[in-house]
Formats: sequence, C-alpha cells, structure tokens
Amino acid sequence: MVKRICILVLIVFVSLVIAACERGDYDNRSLVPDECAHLGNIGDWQPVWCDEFEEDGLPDPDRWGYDVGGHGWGNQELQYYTDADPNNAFIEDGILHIRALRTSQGGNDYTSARLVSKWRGDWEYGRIQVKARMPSGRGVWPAIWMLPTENRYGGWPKSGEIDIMEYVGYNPGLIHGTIHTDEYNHMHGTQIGYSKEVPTAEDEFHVYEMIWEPRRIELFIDGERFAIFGYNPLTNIDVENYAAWPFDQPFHLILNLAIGGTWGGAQGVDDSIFPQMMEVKYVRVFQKDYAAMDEEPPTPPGEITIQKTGPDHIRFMWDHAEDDVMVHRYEIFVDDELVGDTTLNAFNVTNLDPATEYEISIQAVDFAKNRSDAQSITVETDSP
Ligand SMILES: [Ca+2]
Ligand SMILES: [Ca+2]
Repeated sequence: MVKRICILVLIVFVSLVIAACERGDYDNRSLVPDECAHLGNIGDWQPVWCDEFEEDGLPDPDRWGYDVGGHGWGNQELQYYTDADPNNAFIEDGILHIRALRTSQGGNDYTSARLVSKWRGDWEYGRIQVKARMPSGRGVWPAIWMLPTENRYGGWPKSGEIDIMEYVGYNPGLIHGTIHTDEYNHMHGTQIGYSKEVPTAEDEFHVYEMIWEPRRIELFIDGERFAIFGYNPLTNIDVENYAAWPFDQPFHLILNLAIGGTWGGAQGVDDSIFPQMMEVKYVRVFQKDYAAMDEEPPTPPGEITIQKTGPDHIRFMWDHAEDDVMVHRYEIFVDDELVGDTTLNAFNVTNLDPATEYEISIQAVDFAKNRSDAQSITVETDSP
C-alpha cells in the first residue's frame, strides 16, 4: 500500500513537473486586473478589461468617454451625440442602454450617445465580446466598432477601422462586419465586409465578438465565425503595407446608436419608432500574454520571392516563419542595415540606386523579442 501511494505521488509529481515545464513559469493570469478577476480565461486569452454594467446610473467614467456633437460624423447622420446625459446613456438592471430620442438639440432633431473607451481601453490585438440587443425601426444605425487610438498611419481611413458589427433598421435581422483601410474603404466602395442573418437580433441578446491577432481579424456571432480578414501579398503588390493592413497599432472600442445617415437613413427615418435603444449586457476584452508564453525563437522566414523591381525599389514577399507562440514582426535589412519592419510577409524597399546589387535579409521576431536566423537574397535594381 505504501509503495502504491509512493508511486501515485510520484506520478502526480511527475505530471506536475511536466505541466510546469510546458510553459516555464508562465502565469496564465498575469494580465488580469482585479475588476475582471470574476471572469475565467478562454484558453490562453486572459480577461484584461471588462464592464458588466452592474451599477445603475451613468456609465463608469473610468471606462467610457463620449464623442459629442451633431455635425453628421462623416455620414450625414441626423443625431446629436450628448455628453454623459442619462437620457441617452444609462445603466439599469445590469444593462447599458444607449437611447435615441426624438428630441431637438444643437440643430439636430434627435439625440443619442456614442461611448468610446479611448485612452481608457486601448488594445493592440485581443479578443472582444459584446453581448447586445439591437434597436428596431427604419432609420436606426447602431454599431459596435473600433478606431485607432494614435492614428499611426494618419487620419481616417489611413489607420483603419474595424466594424465588429453594424445594423441598419430598415434591413432587420442582418448583421454586417467590415474593415476599412486606406486602400479598402467605403469611400472607394472597396471596403471588405461580410453579413450574417440573425433574425432575433432585435429580440434577444447575442454575443458579437472579434478575435484579432497579428495578420488576422475574425468576427463571430454567438461563437460562430462569419468574417475573416487577412493580408494577401499577391494582390497587394502595388499597395503600401499600411494601406492594406493598418491593424498593428492600438484600437479602442466604440458603442453608438446613430440615426439616419448615408447608410442608416438610406430609406428615411420613421419618426414613430422613438425612443429606441441599443442594450449591452457586458463588454469583455481578453488578451494573450504572448511574450510570457514564449520559449523559443521563430524559424527563419521562407524563401524570398522578388515581385517587382525598378531603378530605385525592390518589392518582395516570403512565406511566414513558424513560432512556438506567434511571430510579432519581420525586420528587413539591406546590406546588413535595418530599413524597416512589418507584421506582414511582403515589403517594398525604396530609395535604392539603379543597376546596383543589394543583399536583402529578413529576420522574424517574436513577442519575447527572440530572433530567427536570417533569410537572404541578392537582387539587382533595374537600369535607369
Ligand atoms: Ca451586465
Ligand atoms: Ca517564440
């Protein structure tokens, strides 16, 4: 019996050691603040920011600010967005209500609210879940979406936009998920979007979710994926990397209910529907502690393919490196000098001399700053 217990203890001990060895001393709650401790992890995703809307009254000013005004917001919208006005934004019975009213203010015929987590909740990569119920009627245009906090590549649309979900009341039961970039946006009619039928969107709460990791954004409704966005180096040969994929900088969340506008008001506004509300049960944001999970450097990037040369530039692509966790970015060297970096698997080197041979090298770098060996190629620029 004693022997058996010893063996059992040994087995338990060995499996504990094995479990511990799998990820060094990785703490899978390393990113979790006290206020989100009630939420469990989802696999490697840790809750980093959350609002369960438990306290009645105005939304928590430590979590939410307001975009205020009635200038149409670039879409000829008809509402005036108020500033912390409990008529338009309030919490009751564990639910955030964003309420649009047929009330005149600031020269607009409607009031509503646009809550922003900017400077209070800003994330580069993450998993966001918003459990919400849509308003109804012709003219409502609610959205759960994201804008870049620092506009690293310039003002809209250069730094991108992620619409986790949008809804227009005249087309009930249909949810839209879209990304906009400098190259692909609705001003050009080239935005990239998906739609999914959710017949009970106005009657029931559904979980609208985004999973955003390097080089990839996916959208889900109630756990079912309906949109996937990525980068294709073959179709973007003449497009600057940021213009195709600006999603490598912090973004913040926006919850709003617009009235009318170019899309929401395409069939007018039915003034008999007010008041209308978008209701939100919770907002939960998860992130992975990529760096803490990481133990090994990436493999070298795959072979480099030259896509285009000119007298002063060389554009090339490569197959992605592999990593035990995630490649963060690639660093590009020309004759051993660092000329830039990208999260994507293509690059355009410019300002080169004509008819000159260059050695191009690429190293993959993970979130723990481990570096791969280099992948290299020698290329000559064109004659002038
Ligand atoms: Ca709640
Ligand atoms: Ca690694």
